[in-house]
Amino acid sequence: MRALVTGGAGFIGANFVHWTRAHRPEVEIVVLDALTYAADGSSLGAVRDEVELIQGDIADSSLVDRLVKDVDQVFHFAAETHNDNSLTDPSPFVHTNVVGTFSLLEAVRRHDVRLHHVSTDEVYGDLELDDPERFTEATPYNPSSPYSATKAGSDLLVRAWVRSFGVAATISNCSNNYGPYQHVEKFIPRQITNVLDGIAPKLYGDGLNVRDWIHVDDHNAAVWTIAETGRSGETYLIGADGEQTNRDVVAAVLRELGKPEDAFELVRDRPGHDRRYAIDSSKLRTELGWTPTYPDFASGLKATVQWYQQNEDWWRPQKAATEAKYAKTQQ
Ligand code: NAD
Ligand code: TDX
Repeated sequence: MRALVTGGAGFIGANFVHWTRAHRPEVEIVVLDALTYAADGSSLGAVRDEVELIQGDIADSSLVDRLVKDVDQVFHFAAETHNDNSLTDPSPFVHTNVVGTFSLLEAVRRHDVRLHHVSTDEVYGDLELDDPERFTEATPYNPSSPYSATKAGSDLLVRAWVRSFGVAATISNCSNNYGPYQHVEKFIPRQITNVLDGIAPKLYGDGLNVRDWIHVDDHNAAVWTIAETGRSGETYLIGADGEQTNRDVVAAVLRELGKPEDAFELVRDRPGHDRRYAIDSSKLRTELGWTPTYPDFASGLKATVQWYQQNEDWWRPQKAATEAKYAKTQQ
C-alpha cells in the first residue's frame, strides 16, 4: 500500500508515521505538509529518510491531485489546530481546514482513492461538569470556536462527498491527545516546559474545565483500525476514558517535577471556553474491537514529562515565541 499522510510533520501526524513504520513496515509513506509554525521536520527523527516529505499546501489542488493520483489511501491530519490562535485570527483555519479538505476530497473523488479524515470531539460543543452523558456518534454538532467550527465544516464536507459522489471515506473524532512532539502552545507541553523554566503553570479561568485525555499512540492505532476495518461513510469516536480537570493535570505535572501541587497561577479565561469533553467510544470498541493500550493517564503523563525533560533541543526553539504570544492576551 502507498499512503499519503497530510500533516505528517505535526504532532499526531509525525507520531502516526512512527507508528506506521513500526507496525505496518510494508506501507510506503508520502507526507504532505506545509511546514507551518506547528510543524517540525525533526519530529520524524529516525524515520525521516524512510518517507517522502513534500512541503506544500493541501489547498493547492494541482499538487494534491498529482500526489493523490499515485496512492491507495489518504490519511488526512493536516489542519490549523490551536483554539487560542483561532480566536486571534480565524483566517488560516478556514483556508486549511475547510478549503484544504475540499481540495483533498475533489482529488480522492477524481482518482477513486480512499480517505480517512481525522477530526475532533470539539465539533460536538461541550458538556456540563455534572452531565451523566458523554458524546456519541449521534450527538448533534454544536461547535464553539472558529477552530471547531471549521473542523465541523470539514466533517460535513466529507459526509456530503460520500453521499453525493460515492467517495470512500471514514471519519474519526478523537478526544485530547498527549505524548511526544506536541507543540509547546498546547496545554500539557506548555505546563511541563513552564515548570522546567521555573515559570508557574497557567490555568485558564477556574481551572476546573475537563478534557478526556488519550495517548497519541492509542489514537493512531485506532485510526489504522478504522481505515482497515471501518465501513465507508461511518464516523467513529475515539477515546480512552481519560477525563481529568485541568487542575488535576497541572497538579500531576508539578508532582512529577518535584514542586508543590498548588504552585500554579490562574489567568484570563479563554473566550467561549468549552467546559467539558467526554467520549463514549463503544462503537469503535464493539464493532471494530479496538481498545487503548496505555494502562492509565498517570503513567502516560509521567512518560511524557520525561520526554520533554530529555528533549529540550526539540522544544526550546519554539518556547520564547509561544510565551510572547500568550503574554499579549494575558494568558
Ligand atoms: P498540529 O498543529 O501539531 O499539526 C498540524 C500539521 O498540519 C502541521 O505539521 C502543519 O504544518 C500542517 N499543516 C497546517 N496547515 C497545512 C496546510 N495548509 N497544508 C499542509 N499541511 C498543513 O496538529 P495535531 O495536534 O497533530 O492535529 C492533527 C489532526 O488531529 C488535526 O486534524 C486535528 O484537528 C486532529 N485532532 C487533534 C487532537 C489533539 O488533541 N491534538 C485531537 C483530536 C483531533
Ligand atoms: O495554558 C493553558 N492553560 C489552560 O488552562 C492552555 C494552553 C490551555 N488551558 C486549558 C484550555 C483547555 O481547557 O487546557 C485545556 C486544553 O487546552 P488545549 O491544549 O489548547 O486543547 P483544547 O482546546 O482542548 O483542544 C485540543 O483538543 C482537541 C487540541 O488543541 C485540538 O486540536 C483538538 O481538536
